[in-house]
Amino acid sequence: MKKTFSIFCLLLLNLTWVSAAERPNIVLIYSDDVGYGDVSCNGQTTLLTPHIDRIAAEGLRMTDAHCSAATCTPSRFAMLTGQYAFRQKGTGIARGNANMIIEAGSNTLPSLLKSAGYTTGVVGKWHLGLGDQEIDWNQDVRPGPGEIGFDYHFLIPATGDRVPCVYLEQGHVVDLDPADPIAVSYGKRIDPNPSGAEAFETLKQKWSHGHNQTIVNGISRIGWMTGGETARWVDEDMADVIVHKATEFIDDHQAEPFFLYFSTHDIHVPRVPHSRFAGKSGLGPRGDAMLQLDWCVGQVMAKLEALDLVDNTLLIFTSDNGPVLDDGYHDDANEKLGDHQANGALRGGKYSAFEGGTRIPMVLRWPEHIAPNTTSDALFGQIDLAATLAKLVGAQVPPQACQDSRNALPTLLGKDPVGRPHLIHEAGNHALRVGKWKYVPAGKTREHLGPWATVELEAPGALFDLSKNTAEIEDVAADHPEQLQRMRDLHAKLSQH
Ligand code: NG6
Ligand code: CA
Repeated sequence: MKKTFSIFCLLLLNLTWVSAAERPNIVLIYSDDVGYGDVSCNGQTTLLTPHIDRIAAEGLRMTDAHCSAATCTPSRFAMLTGQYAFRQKGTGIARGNANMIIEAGSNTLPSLLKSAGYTTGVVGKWHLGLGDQEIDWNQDVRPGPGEIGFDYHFLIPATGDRVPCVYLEQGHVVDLDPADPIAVSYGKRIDPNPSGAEAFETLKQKWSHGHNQTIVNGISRIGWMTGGETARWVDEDMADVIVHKATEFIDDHQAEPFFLYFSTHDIHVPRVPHSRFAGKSGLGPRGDAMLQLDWCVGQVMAKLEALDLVDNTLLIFTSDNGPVLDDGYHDDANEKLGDHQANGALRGGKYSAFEGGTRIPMVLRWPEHIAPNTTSDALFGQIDLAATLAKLVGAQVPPQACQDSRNALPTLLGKDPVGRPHLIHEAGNHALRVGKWKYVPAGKTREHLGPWATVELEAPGALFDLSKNTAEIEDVAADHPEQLQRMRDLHAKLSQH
């Protein structure tokens, strides 16, 4: 009996394994600051995203998928390490000269896939720090992605709005003239040229909050930078540059199983899309950046199709945190919003512990294993991508590795209607989901899509029943004291460092 049971268990386990011969390529398109309502497959009609919608039409659309945090660095840290970011100090939004926050040599999503024979690459936004001492941008910058499992890396080192405004390929600044070395400073001013604060009237896109230091390409940034004139990026060309590198990676590795983490700049600030997209959405630069992002998705799909790889590729599109309108530049995001609901009528957005902070678009396509036009309401956390994708390719996760990550393959294949038993959302304080219940602890959190609208929740915090009230308006804590207590106990247990 015992033996039959273990054979049964083994069979069950193996059902989710794919044989080595048919292991899919994995392309994870990780967008920046894209809200639940920013993609038209989630119901809005104000901004059309046909390429993202195509993934949903030919695959799975998730209605309750979450990034791990309401800002970039902790979300990415959690996704790549399979460990909630709050367990490690210093995992908040990283400066542009921060050191690497993922320990070199640790087990990560890319290193696990690499251990199973995948060629791994990251193209685009990094924002997880680089180096282990003061960074010399004129030398080989490491440790970096190469030390945590990526064979190939072409990076926007931090964000589009932070210096240094240069690309880094395999640890080297692209197009750097050694006679014009780069220096970067956060704090002490090292740039003698007029700053964004001083030359406000000359700026191509004006800052509204912060972002008033070194000017690059007519736009002022966070941080000071000198040198590297020939290496500085042109924001309008950024999507073209990274799409080119992403599709080149696919070309170069078409004959082997590969994992591509394509991490777009869009639709983070500064939103300065190419002239092909500027003015086209009617929603201002934020909407135009969304059109540009959708085009990027289409380009990746077209490449996979051209190489006849599109059916044996697991293609995932998702986002690193919820939406924000004015995130530090005057780019008409509020003024031209019209009826567009970037957060899909959830409460809050980027920086928020409410659902809008972390419930993001997530669509997946893998025709050989995911039925077309499937919708899943299962609770999913990107924290599970590491263990799930490791499982999918047959990689062994060492016992202490990826401690918060669990195999959710049935969820990602649309075969599990329930999903995670619980999930933490990091946003200063950490909210907790258990099924339909949502607990937001006492304290301040962001409420709206503007940067300054916060709300202070009083002790013991708020409890929402999302099945009745997805918008988290009606606090039912007083009506459900036992459920509140269960949530508080679990919250205390799970959010330990
Ligand atoms: C904030 C920036 C914001 C954005 C964010 C990081 C200001 C006033 N705001 O501090 O513009 O850069 O950090 O965004 O400087 S994230 O998506 O990378 O987390
Ligand atoms: Ca982000």
